[in-house]
Amino acid sequence: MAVVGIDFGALNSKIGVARHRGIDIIVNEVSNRATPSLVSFGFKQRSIGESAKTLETSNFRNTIGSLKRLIGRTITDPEIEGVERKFTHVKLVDVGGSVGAQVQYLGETRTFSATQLTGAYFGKLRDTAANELKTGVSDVVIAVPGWYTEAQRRAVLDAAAVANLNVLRLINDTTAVALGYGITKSDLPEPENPRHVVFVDVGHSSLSVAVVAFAKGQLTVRSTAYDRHVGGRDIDYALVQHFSEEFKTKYKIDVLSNPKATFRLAAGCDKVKKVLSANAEAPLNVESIMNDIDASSRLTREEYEKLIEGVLERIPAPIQQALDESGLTLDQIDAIELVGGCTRIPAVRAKIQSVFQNKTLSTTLNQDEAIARGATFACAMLSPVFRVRDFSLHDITPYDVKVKWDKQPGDPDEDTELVVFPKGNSIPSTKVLTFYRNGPFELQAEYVEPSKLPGGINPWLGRFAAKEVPPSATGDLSIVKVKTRLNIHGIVSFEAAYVEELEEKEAEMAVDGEEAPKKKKVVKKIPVPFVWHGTSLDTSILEQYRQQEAEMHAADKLVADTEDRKNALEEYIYDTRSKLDDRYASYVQPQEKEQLLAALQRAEDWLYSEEGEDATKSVYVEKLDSLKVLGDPITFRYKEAEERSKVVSQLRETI
Ligand code: ATP
Ligand code: MG
Ligand code: K
Repeated sequence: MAVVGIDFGALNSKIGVARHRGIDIIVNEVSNRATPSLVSFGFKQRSIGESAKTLETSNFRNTIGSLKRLIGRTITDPEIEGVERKFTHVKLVDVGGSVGAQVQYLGETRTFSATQLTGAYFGKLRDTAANELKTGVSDVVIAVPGWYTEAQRRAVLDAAAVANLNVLRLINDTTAVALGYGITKSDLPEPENPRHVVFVDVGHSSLSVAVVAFAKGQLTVRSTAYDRHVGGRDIDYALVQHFSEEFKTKYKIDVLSNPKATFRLAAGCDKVKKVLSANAEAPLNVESIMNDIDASSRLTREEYEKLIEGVLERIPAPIQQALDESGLTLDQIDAIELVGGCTRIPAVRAKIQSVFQNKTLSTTLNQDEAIARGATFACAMLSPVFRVRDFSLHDITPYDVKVKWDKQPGDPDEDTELVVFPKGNSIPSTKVLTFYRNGPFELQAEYVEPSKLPGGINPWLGRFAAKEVPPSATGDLSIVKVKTRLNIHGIVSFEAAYVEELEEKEAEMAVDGEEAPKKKKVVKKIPVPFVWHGTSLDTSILEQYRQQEAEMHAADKLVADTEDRKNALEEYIYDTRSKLDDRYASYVQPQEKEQLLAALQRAEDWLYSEEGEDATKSVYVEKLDSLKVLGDPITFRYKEAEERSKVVSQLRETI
């Protein structure tokens, strides 16, 4: 059984796997350690990850990224309209109540929800891991932003289910980093005197901060804070705006009116941004940006920092907030660890530094891979197949959760709501609520402060309905206990409901020679039947998504296999032809050679004909097989002779 951790990033994702000698971040099919978070739809197939990246510009209307930002949201969410639309050229539409994309796929107009798209993407990551491990992949831990709400977390779980992945835990990004940091340290202090570390992650789309206390064998998240709108993409956006303005006057072109030109400019800006992390000045060169114009410019670091001031100035606040909420003073902070691609930017560091005064910022972790490593450790801890050093992980929830209900008739004093899991409540956690009832009743779970949630996310978490309440023996209201849980993924559920009754019971055994057996009071739990539903996808829709994904995956695989067989045929033609004049020369009869060359020529002509260009997999396989019927005897003779000469030379050596 494989142990896999995924850092699901806005720009790129990283995959970790556990092996007996430790954790490795694996490479994808083009040997990259990060896989673009992109799904592209085409006329013949879908392309996901690296292959989608190569189509990002040419097929921009059908190539979708920002999956992590879209999933779990609705089309009416102000952050979709006001923010995400800036970063995508795909038409965003409503798909069954959640945001999705409208694309051209297989020559048809199709829509896919963000959950489906993320499911497709997870499927690609699963295949990459399976390919590396040479085994099926099911159990995973996926890292998500700590600011994710219930709807987003449940949507990620649904997306994983679409890809047939079994999520052992959704772990918060910075908690994963903290786990990777703590679990490998052998010098952690006693719990009375913990080591306090602040983790700051500035990625492509958001900034996260966590203040974490470490002691021997454990970590406790003390506080977290976020800015969902600080990241590399905001910097890229500012640069693109700047240069497109400049090019209006310089070249009389409106880059932003042309999506392909905008992509080319954005790629150039990404380079400028990276060069400016290490240099005081950077050139921008975009060949043939539009209208056959080669655009070029320069930017100094000073100008750059002014351009991105709007992004930079947001950095200190969440860090300060996390510090304040941790209840610690700067003196009590032992280390500050930076992760995420944008912490390479000197101006970003300077802003972080400004909060910590003269304390040193460290980058002892791998900035790009720390989240995936931590997620993989978390998966190893939860997986039955791995033994990991005991390390306990105390994470917290970011938003207050309340449960509310209607007053019990006849009890005007009853409260009608309770904050069950306040912000900072540890994860996981179970609470038992008590109600006095004699008939059906309902509970609603909600976030307390909708204004603190991302965008327009619905504060509603779920509804519990008890169908009937068993009557109490005394005829009074029954005491109903409802068990609610904030689980390991950070999502809320109602797990059980029961009526408690005290019952006198004979003690099990009377001891010989003693008087009558003693009566014992026991608490009897009578289940209260209930239904409960939250914000997960309906099971029938989930099943439909899974089937669709399986079909699209199979279709993609067929296209890939067909391409593979076609390439194999082509390769055989060229390879055999050249070998016939070379190493096979002395093992082939002239007539035999002539016959094979003619067959190769026919196959080549066919391959470049209209028919051969676009045939089915089985036709390519048949063609290759028929060539091999002629070629194999020659190959066989050659190999046999090779073997013989090897044996002879070995014999000579031994003599
Ligand atoms: P998120 O955490 O928001 O989901 P992510 O995990 O995909 O995003 P990271 O991989 O942490 O993001 O960081 C990617 C960002 O960092 C990109 O915007 C990238 O351009 C930027 N980046 C990477 N290296 C550098 C560098 N040397 N200088 C400036 N920016 C960089
Ligand atoms: Mg990230
Ligand atoms: K384990």
